[in-house]
Amino acid sequence: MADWIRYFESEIPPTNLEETRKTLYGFTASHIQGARNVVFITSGGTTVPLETNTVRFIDNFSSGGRGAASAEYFLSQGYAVIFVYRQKSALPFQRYFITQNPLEFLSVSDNVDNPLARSISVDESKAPGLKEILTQYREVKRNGTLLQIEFTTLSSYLFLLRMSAETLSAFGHRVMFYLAAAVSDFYIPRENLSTHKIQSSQGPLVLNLQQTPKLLQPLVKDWSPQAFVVSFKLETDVNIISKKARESLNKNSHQVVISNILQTRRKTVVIVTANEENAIWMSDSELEQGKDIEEKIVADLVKKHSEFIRNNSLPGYNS
Ligand code: PAZ
Repeated sequence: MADWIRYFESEIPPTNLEETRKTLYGFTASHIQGARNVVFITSGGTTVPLETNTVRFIDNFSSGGRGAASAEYFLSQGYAVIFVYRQKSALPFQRYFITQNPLEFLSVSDNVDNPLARSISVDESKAPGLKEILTQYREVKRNGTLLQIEFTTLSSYLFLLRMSAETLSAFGHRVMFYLAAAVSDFYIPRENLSTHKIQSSQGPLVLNLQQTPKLLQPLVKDWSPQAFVVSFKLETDVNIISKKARESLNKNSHQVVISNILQTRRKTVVIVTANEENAIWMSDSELEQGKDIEEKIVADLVKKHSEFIRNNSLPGYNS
């Protein structure tokens, strides 16, 4: 039996999975009918609980910045976006306020006679780009093109991914999976978890972690075989990244692997496909202007996805 089948048989699915499936299906069906392609983005890190009544958990570095920025650029390219994110990680449009403190660019008028009549205004010079962000955000709200779904634990993420891939398979090539979440490679099976808070009086803690099943292969082969699938590969050693990205592509036979190094991920990535390896760079001046590498990544993927849809929509083909 495949390790992922065993995993789903022994772990417990999130209680709202069926409701989420209906929402996901309805959102996607309405946008595909309205001629928008759909991208399913995963973003942020998964937690690995150490206790059933969780006080402590293992986490990772991911801020969700890549996923949130990418969501904005896909929206501006006309996509409908399903944004599956780690609770409290960066969100599209709101990510702006992680680096900017709103209290610094809001001011309150002086009205000593009637404090309740004071009004609040924005000092735009202290919030460059805010008008543009707000305009885009309002348009996205008006068009209903962004669906946000949150997760926290590794297990809720994995159940969500399988359910979503199976559900979205109904929409064939028009769906792109953009798997930017940093998913833990190790976890503690449910049956080995301590029910209550682990007591320090028991002495040093030795953890025995199992390997998380890899879901990319069943996603590509079984759950959503017609979709356009983009995975990310993160390493800290520049000497192995290229090999690992190529191996992942060969093993899983999906469309794109984007490789990045932890420390330089905002500045450079390599887009790897069966036929090419294309490095994307940000110049120092682009970074100083606050531009995002995700704008270039998304532009490249949108082109590749359109071509993929065209090539798979041969006469007589029902996609
Ligand atoms: O979330 P973030 O913006 O801080 O980082 C993005 C990233 C490095 C998590 C992403 O680009 C990525 O590589 N995700 C896959 C990680 C992995 O190999 O599991």
